[in-house]
Amino acid sequence: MGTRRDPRTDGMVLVMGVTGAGKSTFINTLKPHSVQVGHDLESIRAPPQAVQMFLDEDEHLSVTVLDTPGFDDTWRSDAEILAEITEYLATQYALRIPLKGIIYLHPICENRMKGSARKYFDMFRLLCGDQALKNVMLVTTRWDTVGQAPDRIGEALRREQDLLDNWWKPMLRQGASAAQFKGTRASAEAMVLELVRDRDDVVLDVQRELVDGHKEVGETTVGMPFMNQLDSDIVKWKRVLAKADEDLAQAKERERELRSQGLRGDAMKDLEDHVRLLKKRRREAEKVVKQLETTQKKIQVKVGEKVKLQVGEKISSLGGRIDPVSTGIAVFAAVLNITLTVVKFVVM
Ligand SMILES: Nc1nc2c(ncn2[C@@H]2O[C@H](COP(=O)(O)OP(=O)(O)OP(=O)(O)O)[C@@H](O)[C@H]2O)c(=O)[nH]1
Ligand SMILES: [Mg+2]
Repeated sequence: MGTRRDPRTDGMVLVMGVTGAGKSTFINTLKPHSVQVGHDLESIRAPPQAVQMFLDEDEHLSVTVLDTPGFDDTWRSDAEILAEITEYLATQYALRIPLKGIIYLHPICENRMKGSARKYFDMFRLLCGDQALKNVMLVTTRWDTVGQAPDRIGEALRREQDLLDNWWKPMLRQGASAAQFKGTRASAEAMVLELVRDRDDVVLDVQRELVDGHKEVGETTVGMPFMNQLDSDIVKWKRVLAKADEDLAQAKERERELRSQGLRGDAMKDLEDHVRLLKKRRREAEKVVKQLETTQKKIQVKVGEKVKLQVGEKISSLGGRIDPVSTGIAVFAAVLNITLTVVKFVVM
């Protein structure tokens, strides 16, 4: 084992926000070309990435900045993405890597809090709980796209004010801070360093619920609304399926009647078209029910137990040795299949 290191001086910072908020771009500025950046609003399915930055010459102090998936609509359900985010959090907590803070990114060009942005924001609030808000930085991004025209600058500032006065206000009141990301390395570094230097470590409620409380993701405060939504969607689609079965049975009965009467022609053709349509509707409903049940299974996992097992196996494969600074982060990345980029620079 190398020199003994003080684990309190190291830690992790999470970068969160909806798809297209600029999370990968933010991390990119810390280590150019380390993170694949998506295009427009379609999320890119790159493996998750983290950047570990050593802050001193002796490489005793480090902070690891972790990219997280947004709600993307295109590939995976929101519940699956939540399951992935909670897995990161449970692993970090199980490995006792101190969580220094969360940088929440919001694109200033985004007009309103709607659709998946709204859902993501609601999830984010539940994920943080109340007592972790001092460790949360609410950051607007994409200021460079605003341009120089006074009306566009005015519009962006108005949007920022709307966030500060409305959406973000309750969080700001409870200790969260707000900032603008200028798109530069210095701007990203300053935010990360402020969290490392000026904040106590924090444990999120969901981490206690998962790791200490042995809950399934769907049983946690943040997971419950997703579980309830899935439950009601499954009920709804099973009704559609049952109705399609009922209609199909009736149509087939009618078909038999017509045949027994020896009827052919338009009436029979219409009925056959109708049966085809009902079969299609039935197949679609069946597919949706299967998808919803598959998603539900993913949040019916005791993520805390799962990661404790994985972490245990990884650590014993290393001969039981674990240094919270270097090995901790390496185990974190290995267990979660995260690409870890190490950057060495001296800022402290
Ligand atoms: N001009 C400009 N473009 C940006 C900025 N941030 C992000 N973009 C662009 O917006 C798109 C999405 O940015 P990403 O950084 O991939 O967004 P993300 O938050 O990682 O999105 P997901 O990984 O899908 O959750 C990319 O085409 C970026 O080039 C910015 O500050 N300025
Ligand atoms: Mg990304």
